[in-house]
Amino acid sequence: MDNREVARILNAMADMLEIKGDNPFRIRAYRRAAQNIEGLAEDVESLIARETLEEIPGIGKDLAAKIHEIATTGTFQEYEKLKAQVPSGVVELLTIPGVGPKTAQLFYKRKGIDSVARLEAAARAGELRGLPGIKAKTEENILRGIEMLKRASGRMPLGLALPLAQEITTRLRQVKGVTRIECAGSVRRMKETVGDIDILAVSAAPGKVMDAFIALPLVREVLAHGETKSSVMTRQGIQVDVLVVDPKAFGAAWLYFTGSKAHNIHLRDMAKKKGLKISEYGVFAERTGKRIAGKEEEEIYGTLGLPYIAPELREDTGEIEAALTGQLPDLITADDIRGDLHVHSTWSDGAHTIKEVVEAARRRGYRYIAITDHSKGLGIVRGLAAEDLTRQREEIDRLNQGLRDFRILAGIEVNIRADGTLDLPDGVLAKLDCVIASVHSAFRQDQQTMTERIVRAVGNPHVHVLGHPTGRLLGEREPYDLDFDRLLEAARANGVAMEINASPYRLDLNDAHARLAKEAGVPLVINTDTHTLAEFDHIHLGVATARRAWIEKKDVLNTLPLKQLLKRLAR
Ligand code: DGT
Ligand code: CA
Ligand code: CA
Ligand code: ZN
Repeated sequence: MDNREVARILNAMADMLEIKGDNPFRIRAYRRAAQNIEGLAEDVESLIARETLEEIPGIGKDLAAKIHEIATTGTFQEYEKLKAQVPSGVVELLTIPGVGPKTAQLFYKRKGIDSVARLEAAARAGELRGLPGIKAKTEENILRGIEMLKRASGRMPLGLALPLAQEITTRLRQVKGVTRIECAGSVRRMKETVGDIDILAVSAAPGKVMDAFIALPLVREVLAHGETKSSVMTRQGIQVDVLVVDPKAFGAAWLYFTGSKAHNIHLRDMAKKKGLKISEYGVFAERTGKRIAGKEEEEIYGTLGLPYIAPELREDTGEIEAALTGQLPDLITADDIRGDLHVHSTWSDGAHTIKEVVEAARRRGYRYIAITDHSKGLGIVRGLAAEDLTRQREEIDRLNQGLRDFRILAGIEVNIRADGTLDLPDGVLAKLDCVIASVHSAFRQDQQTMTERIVRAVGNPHVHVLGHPTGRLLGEREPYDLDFDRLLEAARANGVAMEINASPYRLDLNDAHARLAKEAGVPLVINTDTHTLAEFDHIHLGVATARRAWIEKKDVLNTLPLKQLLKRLAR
């Protein structure tokens, strides 16, 4: 048992005593002991062996006995007894920034609050104010603390995990002896959030890879350091596992560690029926134990009579059945995207002029973009009124005259008001090439109101695209309460496209919703909602979401050549 773990238990004991309202001196004694043990240069275990625990400042006979007990049994009786008296959910309240043992005790004793979820509900309902020392502002702070906690303790958004994974593979690829290095796990499947990052390597000198890995500057803590497998915690707070495997079994290991688990299990069951055994080491004949495949993934799928299945599809949601009947989708790729239809400029809250965004878009090889600044009604950002749009149009026309093989579309991101009307008149919208309608306010309407609101907006004959259709913010805000099927029906009937907003904090539509949209025959667009030039790069996150949704090039409007796109928008 290491010092940190001992200190953690002593601190937990102090928390428990504080929640119970115990003697402050006793609480203080535990905290001090914890602090001193954490600061020790030597292992507690060796102090125990030499019987010198009591030489640590603040540790008397009594505490020394308890530390001894922790080191040998992993806990101590007195702590276990207290733990049984205080619900674990109450202790968990302490992890919320701004909630200490005293307030946790108050909430528990006076309101019976014994979980973070209950505290959140009570704060939302305004039920905490009026308790000693608790004001409306305190409730607000608690809610903000809970949001932060959810973000920090939860899974990492793909948009943050992916560059991190790429940085690690890029650096380790340069280590001598490395002949192959690839991401596996949820990162390779491009899942919207990532629990931990899994990386596989082939190397003649595995030890060198391990040493280089744990010495990377982004490592905060080494969790395990073995000859072929190591794990670290990064400074960004995500775990990374690196595993060196036999080149003969690389494909098998890559398939296994890419997952998903459900996909793997389905493959394994299929293999069994064919008298094969499939594992991270290869495919083997069950009877003879002879290895049949292992080097490449294609080979392994081949032994099961399957074509290669793209990682984004490997969730066991029908991909294996589709593969068996030759009906896998021909997935869209980033190269299919010909332009971005949701871009902001300095005319509203974007950081760059139209000219600058156009140059960046051309450098990416795009053939068109739509400038879609905010409309005025929003209030929080500088939005455009009808007369601003006229002037913006003049600028766009002027720029277009100087452009070859590229077109700037004049657009707007118009707000959908609480009642479903748009905050620019139809006559103004009619003059624009591309109208995105988005909800930016009154998020908490009940399902019927919200559904009718958006259905009404989609029914406006000038709307081309519904922007970030469900309003969710990854790890921060749930989607609106919405009858999604009804919305799809309205979008299909009106020929309105649904956006896959590629912002790493949105990814809205998500994979599941986008798949429903495709199945309902609703066209899609994949946009970045760029406010600064670097955000154009997010397009690959949007494309990944589309791929996870089985979407093909033909399902997405901004894969069309300009002429066809304009025809489609003009309807
Ligand atoms: P994450 O990290 O929670 O975002 O999700 P994954 O999919 O990366 O899961 P992780 O890191 O626990 O494991 C990586 C892959 O290893 C997983 O996708 C499939 C494979 N795997 C892990 N545990 C099992 C298991 O018990 N059975 C099978 N068949 N595969 C497993
Ligand atoms: Ca993982
Ligand atoms: Ca893992
Ligand atoms: Zn926007």
